Amino acid sequence: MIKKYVMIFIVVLAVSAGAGWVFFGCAFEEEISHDPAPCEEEDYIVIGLSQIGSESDWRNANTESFKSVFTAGNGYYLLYEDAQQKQENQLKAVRDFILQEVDYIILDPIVETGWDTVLMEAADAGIPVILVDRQILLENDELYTCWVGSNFREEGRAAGRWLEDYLKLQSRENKEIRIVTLQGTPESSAQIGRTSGFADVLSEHDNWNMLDKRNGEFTQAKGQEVMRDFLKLYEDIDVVVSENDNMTFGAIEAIEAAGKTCGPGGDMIILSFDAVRAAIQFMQAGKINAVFECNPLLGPKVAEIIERLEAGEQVEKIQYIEETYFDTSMDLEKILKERVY
Ligand code: GZL
Repeated sequence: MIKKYVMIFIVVLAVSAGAGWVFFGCAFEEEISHDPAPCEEEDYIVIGLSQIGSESDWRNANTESFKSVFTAGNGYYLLYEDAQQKQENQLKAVRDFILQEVDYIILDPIVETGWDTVLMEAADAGIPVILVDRQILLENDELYTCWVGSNFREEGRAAGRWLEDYLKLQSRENKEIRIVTLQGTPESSAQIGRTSGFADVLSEHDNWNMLDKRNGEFTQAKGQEVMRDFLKLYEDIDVVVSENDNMTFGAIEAIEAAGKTCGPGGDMIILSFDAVRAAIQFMQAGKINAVFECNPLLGPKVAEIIERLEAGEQVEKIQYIEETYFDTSMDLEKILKERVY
């Protein structure tokens, strides 16, 4: 399927009050798109992208990754909807895409539940849905073509393994380790996976004490607020696990405002997820110990999947994106030069 043909250059002549108005524009047979579509006859693959919002640096890099591949020059016409962190806006966007008869829907679901009905509607309309980044819980997994993203639980485990090794280096493997966690959006697969993955490793250490876990909403402001509360509630926090870099930036502000230090040699070990550029720079400044990458650059992989589907191929249902971690033992200057987000 099924390339949507943009109607050629439509010249709409409308005359009013003695003045001739000529409107130049293009439209799909059925719908005027959000932005004026390219005014030449081309067959475009029309993509409806429902994005969660712009809550974090990671999210912005993820959005840019899609916008940079789904361009007219690459044979696509992209309808982009920012849900501003509200599931109801995503549900509305998907229904708009169905009405506009897009060729593919790309959905990054803010939380794991509440999608069965709208995905059934997309299936009834014969529109393939590709899920990206976060995952969903579905009665019938036939309602989406495939999912592309990170292994969040593995990210959480990687952070736990890194902490094991780091504490050994400090001869603290048998000392009491007091930990707090800044969690991401509740019930998002990133939060669920990172929390569970770290807990998998924590369960192997009787001397690791998880003092508290609270929702920092994946934002800097909320992360600062939650960390400030943790500092008031708990003496001698040894480790802060922060489920995204933006919350980490807020936590660092709160820690320093409380007259404490963090990062290598500081009062607290800071473990963060995403590995956006600013986080690597904070590591260079000695304020974060390690960052666990969550690769937002999903655009090229999703475009490759669509091209394969267009060619009539089958695609794997679950497709993990490659990721790694970075810490202060590495050449951070070199890493920064190579990072594209
Ligand atoms: C993870 C993604 C998370 C990031 C946060 O794949 O869903 O949402 O870790 C972002 O930065 O807000």
